[in-house]
Order: sequence, then C-alpha cells, then structure tokens
Amino acid sequence: MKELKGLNYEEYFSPGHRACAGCGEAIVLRHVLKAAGKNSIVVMATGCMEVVSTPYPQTAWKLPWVHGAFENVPAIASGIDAGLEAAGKRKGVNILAMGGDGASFDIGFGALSGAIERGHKFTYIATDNEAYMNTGVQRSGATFPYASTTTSPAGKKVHGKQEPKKPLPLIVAAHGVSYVATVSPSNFFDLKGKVEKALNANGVSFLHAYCVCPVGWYSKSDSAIKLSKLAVQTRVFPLYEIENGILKFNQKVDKPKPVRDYLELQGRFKHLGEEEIEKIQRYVNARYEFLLSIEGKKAFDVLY
Ligand SMILES: Cc1ncc(C[n+]2csc(CCOP(=O)(O)OP(=O)(O)O)c2C)c(N)n1
Ligand SMILES: [Mg+2]
Repeated sequence: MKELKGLNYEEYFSPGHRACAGCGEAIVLRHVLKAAGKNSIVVMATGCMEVVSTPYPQTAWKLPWVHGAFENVPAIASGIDAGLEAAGKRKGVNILAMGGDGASFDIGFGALSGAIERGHKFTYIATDNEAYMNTGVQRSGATFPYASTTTSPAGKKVHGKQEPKKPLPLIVAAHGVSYVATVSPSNFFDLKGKVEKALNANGVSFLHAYCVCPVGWYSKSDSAIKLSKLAVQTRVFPLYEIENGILKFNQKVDKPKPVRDYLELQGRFKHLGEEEIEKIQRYVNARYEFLLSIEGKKAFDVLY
C-alpha cells in the first residue's frame, strides 16, 4: 500500500462530495477510512454526512455503504456482524457504524447500548458537531452549554443551551467495553492509531470525534483545524483513550489556554457575558479534573 508518512494514499471517501467548506465531519470520515482500509463496511445514520455523500445516483463512498435510520444503525451493524459470522466470512472485515451527535448521543443511543450488551463486534464512530445540523442546527444532548441553536436560541433572558454536554464516551465505557477513545481531525496520527486499536478490540469499540461545523457554529470556514487544536489546548475536548477500563491522556494539557480564546471564534457564543464565560471555564475545569481523578486507574469494569 502506498503511504505518505504512515498515512494511506487511498481515498475511500472521495473528494467532490457536497460537504460545506471546513466541515470537520468530512475530514474525520476521510481519515477514519484511510486508517480502516478497504476491507470495511460502513453503516451510516441519517445526517449531514449521509446527505452530502449520497445524492442519488451518485456516491462518494468507495466501500460497501449501508444507509441506516437515526435509531437503528447499531442494530444494522449487529446484523452485519451476525450475518458475516454465520456465513463464515467475518474474519478480516471491519464494520464501521457511524452517526452524528443527534444519532449517537440521543436517538440511536438505545440501539448502541443494546448492541454493546449483546456482545457484537464493530466500531462505532460518533461524529459530534454539537447539534442536529442537517435539519437546521437544533440542540442535542451533545450541544455545548450556552451555545445558541435554533431550539436553544440566545434571547434576553435565556442565553443559549442551559444543560451540560452528555458524557457519552464515559457512558459507553461504563457498559464494560474494552476500547473507547476521543479523536480530533487536528491530530491525524493519534486518530489513525485509535482507529486501528478500535478495530482490533473485542466487542463494540467507540470513538468520539470532535467535528467543527462552520455553518452551525458561525465560525470561519478555514478555521476547522485551528478550532480543533484550540479545543484540545483549552481542555474543551481532551484527547484520551480508555483501554481495558483504564483512562490514559494522549495529550496532557498542563497549561490550558483560556476557554474564552475558543469561544470568541464562534458566533454561537457571541451573546455571552463575563459571568457566563467564567461558568463555562469552571465547567471545563471540572470535567477535566474528573478525568484526571480516574486517570491510570481501573475505573471501568471490562465485560466484553
Ligand atoms: C427519527 C427521525 N427524526 C428526525 C429525522 C430528521 N433528521 C434527519 S437528519 C437530522 C439531523 C442529524 O443530526 P446529527 O445526528 O447530529 O448529524 P449532523 O446532521 O449534525 O451531521 C434530523 C433531525 C429523521 N430522519 N429521523
Ligand atoms: Mg450533529
């Protein structure tokens, strides 16, 4: 296989798809597939990535690709796993199930939880752009606190989404799976290594991918990688993996940049005053402190 600095030359998610300029989800998918390689089957939930990549009769996918509804992608992946197993063809095939944050954190979460509990083997990738973008930026369980969306609009009294972000990687880890990790398009090699580990893990493995959405975040379309880096450097999106129940940081942030630097590049936070920015800083600190408190310990039982 032709490789540049360890990155696969082949494109399985072809250029020419209709994603917006600077779409973090498209960058993540491209690199996930480069890492997974050609012996892969993709199951994808409805959402931006599906809509931009499969306008009939065209497709951007150079791999077997199956459409799923919002709520049943992990169930379809389970069926592919069981079917290949029954046919004696499971070995050497990667099954990649994918969905946005709406599909993964909210609507398809029950199916994901069920597939994990039944002990199926596939890798689930949650591409998190922090809202239901495809239908016009509605808030999800993954939307960052105080972000303005069309269903959590910033008004005079209520300043955007009032609830915290659902800690999905930790919830998945608590099921007892052997591999969970966070990935960012700004850290390609980290992402590549994690895809490879996830595909080799037992049971369902889970990757939580940070994905900038310039349209929904009101950020500049050339700032996807800059924002992805800032998210790590401010501790907004820590890079870690939970392998066999033990959390390890992949990029420890000892001297974090202020969260303000991250917020001010995005119009979805432009309504915030000093007090709210302080609150967000405390929220980010507290989430990071919690991860530090379980680092290196057998924090999760491994059942699969
Ligand atoms: C059960 C169900 N509810 C609502 C819809 C409409 N719908 C299609 S895509 C979408 C948004 C997807 O959001 P997300 O999963 O975060 O992916 P994104 O578009 O942000 O990539 C919605 C609400 C649907 N297809 N099925
Ligand atoms: Mg989304």
